[in-house]
Amino acid sequence: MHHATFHRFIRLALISGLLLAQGSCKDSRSRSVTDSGAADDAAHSDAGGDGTVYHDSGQNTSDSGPDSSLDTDGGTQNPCAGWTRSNLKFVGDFETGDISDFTVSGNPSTITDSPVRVGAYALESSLDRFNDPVSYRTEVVPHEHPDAMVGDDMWYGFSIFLPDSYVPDSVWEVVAQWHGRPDFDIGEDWRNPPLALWSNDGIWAVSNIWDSKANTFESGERVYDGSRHFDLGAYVTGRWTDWVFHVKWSYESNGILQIWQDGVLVVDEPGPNTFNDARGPAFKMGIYKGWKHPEAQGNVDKRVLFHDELRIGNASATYCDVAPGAW
Ligand SMILES: [Ca+2]
Ligand SMILES: [Ca+2]
Repeated sequence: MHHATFHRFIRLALISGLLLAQGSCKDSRSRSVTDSGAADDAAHSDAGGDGTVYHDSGQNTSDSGPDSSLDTDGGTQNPCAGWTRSNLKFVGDFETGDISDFTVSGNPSTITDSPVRVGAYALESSLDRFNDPVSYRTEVVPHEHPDAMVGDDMWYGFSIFLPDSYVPDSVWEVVAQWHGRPDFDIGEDWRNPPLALWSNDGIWAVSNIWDSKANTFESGERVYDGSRHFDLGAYVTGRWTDWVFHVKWSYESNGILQIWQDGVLVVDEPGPNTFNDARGPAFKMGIYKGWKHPEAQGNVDKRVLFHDELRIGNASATYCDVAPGAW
């Protein structure tokens, strides 16, 4: 994140009385972590993260990811060849040719036949700041969403294509997120997504926020237990980038957060990773950008990007059950 951008986040964080949790810093992959941006989550206010640097602990808490050979060969071989997918709660491959399996959030996404990751169709999400009905959100939510509950062990696979027009922009943007559902009955209000994938400033980044309190607003203000931010390096346009997230949702120490980018394990962090809610996080994807605020100034006024190959797996799923691709 650019220094000036970081300053803006800090200012917003201070204004909103946000707690900036501190985390341990260790970086064995030379992928430094910057301070998190914060999804100003629609009806929600600003948030931030801390300066936690993820470390590759070598602790693969799952026995079902690709083996280490993929880490070095990166894509030159397919660890899932011959695998038959199972244990899936949802498949969103867009091969129906429409978005009938999804609910629209903000402007409606559309279907395209180019580019596609697999099959004949993929999802196209476009956001035009000044001409769309909603200036900041074009997302879809899996219909009949297989809700995660806190404590659930879940797998999520999807692929994202950023076209060459997707030039780096400093106004924050989320391209996939897991949205918490507040316990309104005890006075809780909207919060930042506990887990989100970002593309602002030309880099892939993941933010994660957690809180063990039943009511994150119990003090009268929104205060999280902690947060962390993973800088996953510059994105590449004109190609698909595959993502697999393995999450055991927990606000306690037994949480799991593993992320594979193009088959390479880039985040492997145990510990708390979500809120203490009666209902667990819900997945959304598309484009969600900080254009709700007229003062947000960036390089572009429009974003177009593509998603395909969404699969959500249950606790019995493995990497190959949800990983994007055909085999
Ligand atoms: Ca497809
Ligand atoms: Ca709660």
